[in-house]
This record gives sequence, structure tokens and C-alpha cells, in this order.
Amino acid sequence: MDTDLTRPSSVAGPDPIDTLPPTFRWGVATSSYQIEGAVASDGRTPSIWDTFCRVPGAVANGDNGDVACDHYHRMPQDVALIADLGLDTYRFSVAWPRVQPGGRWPAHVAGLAFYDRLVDELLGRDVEPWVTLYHWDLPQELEDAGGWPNRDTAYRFADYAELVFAALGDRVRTWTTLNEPWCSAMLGYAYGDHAPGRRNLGDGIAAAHHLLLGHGLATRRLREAASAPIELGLTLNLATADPATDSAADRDAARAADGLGNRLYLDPVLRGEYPQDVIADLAAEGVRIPVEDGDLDVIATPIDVLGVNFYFGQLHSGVDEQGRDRDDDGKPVRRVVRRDLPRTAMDWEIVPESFTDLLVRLHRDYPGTPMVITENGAAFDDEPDADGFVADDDRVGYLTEHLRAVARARAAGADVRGYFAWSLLDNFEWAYGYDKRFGIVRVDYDTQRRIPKRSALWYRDTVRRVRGRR
Ligand code: IFM
Repeated sequence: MDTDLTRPSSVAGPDPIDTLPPTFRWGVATSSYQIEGAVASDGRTPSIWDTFCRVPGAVANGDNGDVACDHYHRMPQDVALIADLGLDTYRFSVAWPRVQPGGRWPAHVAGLAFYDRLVDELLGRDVEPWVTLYHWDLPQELEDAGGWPNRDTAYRFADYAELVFAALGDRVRTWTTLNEPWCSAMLGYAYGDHAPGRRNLGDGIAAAHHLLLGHGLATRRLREAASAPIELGLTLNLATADPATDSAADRDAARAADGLGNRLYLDPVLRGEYPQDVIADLAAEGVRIPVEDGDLDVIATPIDVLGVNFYFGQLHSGVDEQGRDRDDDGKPVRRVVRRDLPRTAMDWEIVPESFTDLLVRLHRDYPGTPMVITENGAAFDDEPDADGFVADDDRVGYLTEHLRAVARARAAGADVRGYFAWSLLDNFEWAYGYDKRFGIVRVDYDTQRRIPKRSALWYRDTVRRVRGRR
């Protein structure tokens, strides 16, 4: 396609995107369960998502990841897509039950062989592999043994991390231990929206702590095992939490949301402590973080890169619609206030300026750790034309404004070194099944045909332009 799609409209003066340096990393991200399919091939055993998808009503339309994008069988074609877009990095995750079925046993050669081929295919195409070790597909056997609320799972994770590193560490430079531990812990164990579907705040908080412990243990193991320089880190999903008004109740609601959603993960990893206000909020709910001696030192093992996933921000209020700041149980009111703003198909508010605020705040409050945007993107109700092409100007607009937001944060001093669009392909969007499409490449699920959307072409042209190749 010859048309240059990189002429965004609504910016006065030079486009901030053009200030991104030539060394900036450009990529796309995916995750194993969302795209691979082949859930029973070559010795893979079930993960908690295979099980959860069978629970009636848990996932929209009863969808599951059995086939997904069939990436397991179409990997070379998908790598070619990434290379053709001119991207330098591909962030993918390893399916734990594929490479260590059951989560305890020795490395499974047939499962590892897939990732071995993937890494070689990427390197052969000049695309750098960026491995995420855990993107939510816990082996079911480990859930049966208590899951993430069970401390032992952290040690199982460290063993698994070492086993994957032994197979791929000679070629993979960058490693993310966990993707979005908030989602694993809270959506999975406290709110029940994700696998394994438990609804218990205490379990959610125990899961969060053991995920972080697993992160720290794995980071140490990989650092010890590495014979060449590597980059280690974890990825957090961070959302801005602003008070709806300047009232004390609204400010407190925003503080609490920021605490439970952001600082509960940032502070232990980057400061070696849990935030006191969150500890107090949890204590009021009768919940204690199960910290043992030495845990925080392990969790705060230095990392090289913080992965930031950003999708939206929220306004919080501490009063209900009747103006009360306590609910019927006498607990403080915690409410998200809907703004009159454009939204994605996920019903998430589009607030790119909050992205800048977040990155500048991270730089201010947690200095010294380089950041990479490991996910950013949007689902929209794509409408393919007769050839399957999607002229997704809404997604182009979203990506444009969020890249500008990153560039503005950099101009304000935030050390952001790369940006990965979520996602390469339309895929299995967890509890929403295949209804929500985040891909810059359309997947026709009937034929498994891949059709780059306008956003993919825009991304390709933007990367090329910023790198100064044209
Ligand atoms: O699809 C997910 C991904 O698995 C984790 N981050 C958010 C994305 C969109 O919901």
C-alpha cells in the first residue's frame, strides 16, 4: 500500500511522535492462550483457562482457546507479518502447561520446541524476541494444589522460569516474569471474572503477594543463570485514578483505588515495601498480606525494565448518588464516575492525557527504572469490507493519541524506551471471548485468514517515518 497513513490531523505544530528517538523500540504483543490454540497438542496439559472456559456462563458465547488464532500451526506466517510491518520486537508469552505439563515435572521437550522455533524464526527475520513467562495460563494441577494463594506456587514459578531460560536464554535478551499480576490476583481470585473464578478478597491478596514473590524468585534465578547481559522486569497494568472532585471523600476514594490497583505492585517491587495506607484499607476488610521474613527483599530484587500496560484512566468518588459517604454496612463508598468521553468497545474511557500523567508520575515516584509500554491498544467494533479489510480509523486515532502521549511524557523527562501495540492479532479476549477485537491485523476465525487493518499499515508507516527511513 503506497498511501502514507501517518498524517494525523489534530495536532498543532510538529507531531510529538516525531520526537521519539531512532533507538526507540517498536513492537507488538500477544499472549499464548489468546492466540496459540492447539491446547492438547504435543503433550500440553490444561491450564486454569481451559477449565474456566468450560464453566457455564464464565466466558461470552461459551468461547474458549482451543483453536484461537491457530498460531501454534501458523507461527511462521505470523512472524512474517511482524517483520513485514518493520517492527523490531515481538513480545509473546510462554504457555507454562506446554513446556512443563502439570507445573512440576521436568521440561517438556516437544512443548519447548515450539518456542525454540519461534525464537529462531524471529531472529532470522531480524525481530527481537521478548518473552513473558506468565500471562495467566497456570497449569490446572497447581490450581488444584491451591493456586496463587498457595505460597508454594511462587517456588514452582521460579523453577519453571529457570527451565524456560535454560532453553531460550542463549537467544532471548529481555524477559518479563509476570503480565499484569493485578489481573491474575484480583480478577482471578477476588472478583471471579477470570480463571480460576474465585471470589474472595483474602485469596486475591494472597495471590498478589505470591505472584510478586514468584517474580522476585524468578528474577534472581535468571540473573544467576545468565552468562550474558539480560534485561529483566515485570509488566503492570496501571490506570490513573483521579478524584471526581476536590472533596476529602473523593480524594480518599482515588487514593484507595490507586493503592489497590497500582501501588500494591509498584511499591514492593520498586521500593521494597507495601504501602501503609493499603495495608490499613485491607485490615479494615479483615485481610492481611501474608508476608514472611525476607519476602520483600526478594520482591524488590532490582529489575532493568518496568513494563507498563495502559488502556484507560478513571475518576473516583467517595460519595454515592444520594450524597452519602458510607454504604449501608458503614463502609466508605467507592464509586467510579463515568465521564462524558469517547469509549472503546470495552467501555473504557479514552484518556490519552492520563497516559502522559501516569508516565510522568512513575518517573517522579519511582525514579531510575526505564519503562517500556508493553501493551497499549483498543477494541472497536470493526466492520470489514467485502475483502475483509478494516478501515479502523478509530483505532488509528487511539494509537496516534497514545503515542503522542508517550512522546509528551518523554519530553517531560519520563524514561520510556519503547512501545508495543496490543495486539498483533484479533484474539481470545478472556471473559469476552472473541467478541472484542484488539488486533491491528484482522483474523477471520472461519478461515484463519490474517488481513492487516488500516491501523497496521499506519503503524508500519509511522515506525518507518520515525526511524527516518523515508
Ligand atoms: O487482552 C488483554 C491482555 O491479555 C492483557 N492486557 C489487557 C488486554 C486487553 O484487555
